[in-house]
Amino acid sequence: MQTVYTEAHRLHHARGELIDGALRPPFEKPERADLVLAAVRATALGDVLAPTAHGIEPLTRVHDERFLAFLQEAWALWLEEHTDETDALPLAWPVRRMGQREPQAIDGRLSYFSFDAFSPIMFGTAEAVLASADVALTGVDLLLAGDRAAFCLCRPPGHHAALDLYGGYCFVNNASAAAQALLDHGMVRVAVVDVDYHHGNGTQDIFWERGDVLVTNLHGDPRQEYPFFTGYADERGAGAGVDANRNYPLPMGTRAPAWFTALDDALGHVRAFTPDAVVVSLGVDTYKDDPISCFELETSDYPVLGARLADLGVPTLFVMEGGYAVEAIGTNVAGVLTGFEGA
Ligand code: 7XA
Ligand code: ZN
Repeated sequence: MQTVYTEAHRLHHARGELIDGALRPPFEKPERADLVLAAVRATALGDVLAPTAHGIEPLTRVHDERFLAFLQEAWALWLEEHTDETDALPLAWPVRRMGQREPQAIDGRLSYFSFDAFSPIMFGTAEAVLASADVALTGVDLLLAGDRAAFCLCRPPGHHAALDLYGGYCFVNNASAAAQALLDHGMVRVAVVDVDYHHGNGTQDIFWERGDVLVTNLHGDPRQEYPFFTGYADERGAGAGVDANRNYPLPMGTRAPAWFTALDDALGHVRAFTPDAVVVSLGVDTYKDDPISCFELETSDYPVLGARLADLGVPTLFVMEGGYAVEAIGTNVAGVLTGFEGA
């Protein structure tokens, strides 16, 4: 299995993250990708390739064009009103009983296009975000050329980014752009398996009314866990997408037996869907020592996950999402990939 990676992820490096009411050192940091890359190289999984540029067009297939344009210009607009000593963060949102008109001021527009304050924008964010999407789209090219699987070492991650909203460290939905690109190049059905600890609200949103993309999602119960307002089991899609969205909210403290029971149920739906390809939103924040998550998976569980995914027997694209236990993120990601390869 080949890995797609670019150093451009470093251009996005938050000064701080709002944690427990204070700006603290960020969990989502460049070191995460460095550690995953080092672990992948140590396993001799396969070549590491640089992405090729795919431009904005594949992203317009899953995102609103005004939103994409805003991401490109947000930092320059921020500098017209602020200094470069702080990252650009939104702080007020158009929630219920308020209007939905897009404001003119940059502070208002940051809020209009976001749903939380976890995703600071800085000088290099736009370039890093496009490069991250290129990583996923280059992985698509590998599958289209006949590879059985590819690993897209995306950073920033993407599964929280919705049609016209960023949040949860995510700006562009890399997994959704990849799934759409597979369809746009001749595939008929694609399944997304999102195993990140957090509900992939963005992927759910993008394919909510689509019958050609099955979205399955295992995550912390939204009654307790971020993103809090999506991820319930009764969210099953609408219109042509009815029953093509399957959520598995699981309680805090979930261990491997219950987690794999949910996974097997999700994979049953994937098999019944007979997809031409599977896109795995690969977060390893399900790990027992993850600092912002509350599941109890062990390092030995990740190769098992990889093997179960391989059992599906369809071309598989792994797209990196979350995972913040820096001491284990590389081993756990490499475990999934080697488990897949060895199955
Ligand atoms: O999958 N998404 C993440 O890993 C990001 C979650 C960001 C918010 C965490 C709040 N405790
Ligand atoms: Zn996550």
